Amino acid sequence: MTNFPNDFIWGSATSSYQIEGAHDKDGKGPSIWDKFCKTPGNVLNNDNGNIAIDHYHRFKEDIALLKKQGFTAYRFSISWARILPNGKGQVNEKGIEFYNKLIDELLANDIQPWVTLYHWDLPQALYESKEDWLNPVISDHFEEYATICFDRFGDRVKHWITLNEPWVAAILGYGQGVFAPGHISNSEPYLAAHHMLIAHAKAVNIYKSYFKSQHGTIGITNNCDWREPIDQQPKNIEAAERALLFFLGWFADPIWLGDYPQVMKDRLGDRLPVFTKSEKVLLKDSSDFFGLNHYTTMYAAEQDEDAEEVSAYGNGGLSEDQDVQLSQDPKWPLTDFNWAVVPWGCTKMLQWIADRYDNPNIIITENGCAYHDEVQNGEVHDERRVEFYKSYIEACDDAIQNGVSLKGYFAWSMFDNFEWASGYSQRFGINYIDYDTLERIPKDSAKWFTKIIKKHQEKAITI
Ligand code: GBH
Repeated sequence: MTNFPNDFIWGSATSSYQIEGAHDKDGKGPSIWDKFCKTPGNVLNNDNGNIAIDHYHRFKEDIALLKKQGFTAYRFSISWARILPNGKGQVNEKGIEFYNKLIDELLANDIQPWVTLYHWDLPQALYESKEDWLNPVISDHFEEYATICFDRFGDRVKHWITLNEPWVAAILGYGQGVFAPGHISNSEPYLAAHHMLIAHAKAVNIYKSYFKSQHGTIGITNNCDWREPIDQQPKNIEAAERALLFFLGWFADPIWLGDYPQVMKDRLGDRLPVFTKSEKVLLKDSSDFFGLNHYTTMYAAEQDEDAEEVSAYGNGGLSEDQDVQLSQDPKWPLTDFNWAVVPWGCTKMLQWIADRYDNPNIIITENGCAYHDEVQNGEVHDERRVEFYKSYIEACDDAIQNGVSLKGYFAWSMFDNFEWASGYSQRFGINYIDYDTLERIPKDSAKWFTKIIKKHQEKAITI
């Protein structure tokens, strides 16, 4: 904890579909996740976000908890279909009203809102009219939606994130079919991602051209797990680098370096769309900060012809396109989601970003872990989660010491919530949710954060 700058941002994060509930309340339209959950077998136990943790009705209580626990920043996402039930056209004033109240309540408690415009809950209407991420027109619809948000909320919101993890939306939603809208394809992910990047760039362009007077910042959040070469053979070092380029370079290169990584162009041929000159210009430098969601690490090796794929799910991009074999070290401890706990992978990930993209300001917009918690006498002693956070925050400290410009850290998540295809079976919260009563019970990890934030603030004052 010695290297964090005084103005370091300590926050926690959530997303709309995972916590809000009120899925059809006050004029909200359905999203592709509302729809996806209706097909039996898509989500574990056929869970859905209809009620989730009922944040829609309990946001005041939730903000009080943020305040009490010492957070000075809170990352949440806006549900597109609450603002525009059909994805475009008529604005739903009740939806605007909800986010107005949420934002005002945060500011009244001195908590800075960090607002994500898209955390995967595309309005179902756009999907049905085939105006989803596969159609180039989607970038115009996203631009329109973003403009409404800047216009209505930008007087108070100064930190915007256009898209959350386009990699997940593209690969899991359009490649492997395990997330909404459930497509299986080896070309659609590249097309969907292409349109996501353009949508991001158009929204940023509008913000920079028409909302300058709001003096806010805007960026994108990408996710990347670290890929460590399994040994020092050149072919495996190359495989790990290739895996990172297919994972993070795919989205970050067009924004920080001007185009897709060469290795993707070489390997994907016609399946990788091409940016026009003007799109490249729009994309270049279109993020004020480098938003990173980081969870775990895997070894990477060059694909061995006879070996079976270890984890298609964890592979950054379609595996056959990369010839990368991923594996875990049996010595690494696992979370209950079977993601390996490898803090030094976080340090290396941050360093890789600093090296490749000329030391941008990085914000970790998500980092966290899932463990099965138990309530004992009204308390949740989640020692493993506390250990996880301790070790990853130390890993961040190391990166800062090495010169990486890490400016903020958001814990995922403020609450247990709807964990997508895993439903309510995985708990990522620092606050426990009793799903029978919807009671919020602070876990030891939340108390640990309170201490860390306090310590840091005291240090900042004495300097
Ligand atoms: C985030 O995505 C989401 O933004 C958030 O909504 C979600 O609740 C949270 O994480 C927890 O899932 O198979 O061991 O290689 C996480 C993106 C991509 C991170 C896949 C872990 C695979 C782990 N994830 N990655 S492994």
